[in-house]
Amino acid sequence: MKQDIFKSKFVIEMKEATANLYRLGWDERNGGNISCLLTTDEVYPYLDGCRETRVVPMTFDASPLAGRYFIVTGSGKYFKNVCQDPAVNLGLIRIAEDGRSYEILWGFEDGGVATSELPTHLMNHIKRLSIDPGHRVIMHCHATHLLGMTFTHSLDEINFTKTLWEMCTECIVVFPDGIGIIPWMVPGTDAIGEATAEKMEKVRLVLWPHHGIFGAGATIDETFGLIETAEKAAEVYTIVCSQGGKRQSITDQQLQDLADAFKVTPRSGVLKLFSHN
Ligand code: 2HA
Ligand code: ZN
Repeated sequence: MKQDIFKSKFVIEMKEATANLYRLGWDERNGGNISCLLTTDEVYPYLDGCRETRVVPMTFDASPLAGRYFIVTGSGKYFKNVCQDPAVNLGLIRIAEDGRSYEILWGFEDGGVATSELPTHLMNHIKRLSIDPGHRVIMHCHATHLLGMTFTHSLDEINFTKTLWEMCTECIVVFPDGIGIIPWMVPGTDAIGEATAEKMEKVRLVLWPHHGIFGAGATIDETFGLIETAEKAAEVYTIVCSQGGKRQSITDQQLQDLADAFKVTPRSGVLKLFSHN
């Protein structure tokens, strides 16, 4: 028998994540978007025979995701409003067999469609799944201090990564691969999706200068935590700068010691270590 989709884990998690992101001020108006890959087992109890409702064409080839299900935020929808009306602001979609369209199975009840950043989301899902079979979530938001740093800090990935790692002891453990940065590009296009997915080959965080951040992970919680950790480091950086700049910091050797203790491999080229022999 069909179960109540409003009580599904995936709708509840999307409501919680969008509410938290809004509360933190990272998703003003229609800013931000989330997509989470779901298994047939997760979706099936909530759909009456999986009948399609509407078909929406796509301009790129998502055939590696043919038949896969996603819960996704809607184009032009406000994170602020997801909790009060999930059936309008969220949608459950399935990628068509030829990868050239998606079917809306539930949600977007006012005639809406999936996020304008769907190309980037799907291209990133394809890329991350090819590297990490446990991958499930892509999350985009306008994290305030990270966005601010794209105006004041060098946009060199190595320098940016090093600054974030230095700002909180946890950072190198949470994102040892560091951060990817693409050039400024027009959002919502296939081109920005391709550029972001290229970075996602090596990292789970990609910064869009003067716009926001994309994160990838195995769960909504984990992906949120990844973005939150980088954003906290950016906030500390902002405070450090406003207090007059660094007088001391975590050394490269200490960062390497952290990586060793937590058994992670830091991105090469960031730490400058001197050998003792
Ligand atoms: O969904 O954040 O990048 C609105 C955006 C576009
Ligand atoms: Zn955005």
